[in-house]
Amino acid sequence: MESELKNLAVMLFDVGAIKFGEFITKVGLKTPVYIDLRVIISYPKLLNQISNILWKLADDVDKIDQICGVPYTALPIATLISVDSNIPMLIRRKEAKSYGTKKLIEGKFAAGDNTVIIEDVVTSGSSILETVKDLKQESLNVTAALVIMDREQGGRKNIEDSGIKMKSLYTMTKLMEYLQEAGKVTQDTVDGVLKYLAECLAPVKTLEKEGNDRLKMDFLSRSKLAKSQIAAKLLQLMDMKETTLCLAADLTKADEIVDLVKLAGPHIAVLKIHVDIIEDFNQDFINQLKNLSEKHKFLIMEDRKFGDIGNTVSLQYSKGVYKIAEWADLITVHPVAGPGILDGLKNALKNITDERGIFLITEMSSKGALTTGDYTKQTLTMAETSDLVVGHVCQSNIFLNPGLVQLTPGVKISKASDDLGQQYNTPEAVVNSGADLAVVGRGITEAADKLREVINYKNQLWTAYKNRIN
Ligand code: 5BU
Repeated sequence: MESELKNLAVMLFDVGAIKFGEFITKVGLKTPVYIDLRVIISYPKLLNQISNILWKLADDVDKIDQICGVPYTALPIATLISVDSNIPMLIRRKEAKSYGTKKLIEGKFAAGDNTVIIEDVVTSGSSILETVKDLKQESLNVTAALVIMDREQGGRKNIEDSGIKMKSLYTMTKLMEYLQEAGKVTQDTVDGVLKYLAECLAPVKTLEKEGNDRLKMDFLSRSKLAKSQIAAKLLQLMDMKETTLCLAADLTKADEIVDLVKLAGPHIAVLKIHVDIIEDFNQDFINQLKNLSEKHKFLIMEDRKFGDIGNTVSLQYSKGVYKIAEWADLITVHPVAGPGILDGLKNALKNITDERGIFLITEMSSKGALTTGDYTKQTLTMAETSDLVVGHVCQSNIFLNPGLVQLTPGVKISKASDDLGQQYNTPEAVVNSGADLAVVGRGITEAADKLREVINYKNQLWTAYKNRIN
């Protein structure tokens, strides 16, 4: 293998895949050596040789279920390995598609499949770690990363500290040794490269620190990762209107709600109602809310807390007096009945063309709520299985997926509880606990100057969000 690696190193040098001089890396640093393996697609024989020899690094080949290429350079290499070994391939997208399924991982797979990652060059290891994170999110089991070139700048450690075995064809030291032996580089060049590598270590990154930290990401970046189209729309409008306020308009007269929404509309991201507490519910009320939501660009949520079997919730969602599916952009759902509830709700949307979304009630704000432990954990898993789910109603930062939205009720600037079990936190505290959208009801509806309070909550919440992401 050693002599094959030496020959290959020379060929790579000869086709311009390894260059010496003064280059600027993608993060803006100077480097005396530049590896550009993209050129090898122009040399099919070389491409084939590299793929064959890279695959020799793989252990327990009969236990490997999937080969995942990291775009773009490693994709043709992964393709050749897949064809040759007859092991299926996956592709991790750099960004989720903005249309259709929004999948990050392309290809057919089952949870638990053993997956080997193929990558061309490792510097800090961040591309591999991002790939691992996305594969893990789909419950794939990453067994190893096979890499052509380890630049020896800390990437191997970052990857191995995250529990992933990494194997490489070359380290930079070995590569320089082979090229020097073949008379392709001078001692000065070798010294210069080795000195640079010793001095310029990549930052320490591990799986936990790498990738998409929901609480640190801005809404616009997160909108690109959302599986649900209405979640993407919601995150975009929050960014555009600079508001994370969800107004709980818990009033019992239709006109009172409409009057409040006329004031608050420009400042809120979501209007949340309980349609079954309105004494004079009528279609004109819904029409007025829809007009205001279009004019002021907010979404309407019916906090219905569906909680029955699939067939019943399907009827409750689309039929009866309220016909919620026809007008509510968002609804809330207790996952207590199991995943069939999501199928039932989806079933009710057959004739609805507008985008619809669900917030799962994963934790409640009231004292002694039973939404704890395994129930909460299983709800988190359930959310990942449906593209109808926009996010979680919860009290703290209990999920990672930055494409989902945390909605937190129980928010008030002054009061710590009511007399019926509700528990309140301040706007700043809930945002720091992960709230993307904060529900404020009586803090606004019971204020003497409602518009002033709307703006006050909006500003306090937005400032806390800005501080959080910075
Ligand atoms: P408040 O007036 O700010 O306490 O109103 C909170 C609203 O959020 C009210 O409409 C509740 O029905 C809703 N809510 C909640 O308070 N706690 C929860 O855990 C859930 C919903 Br789920």
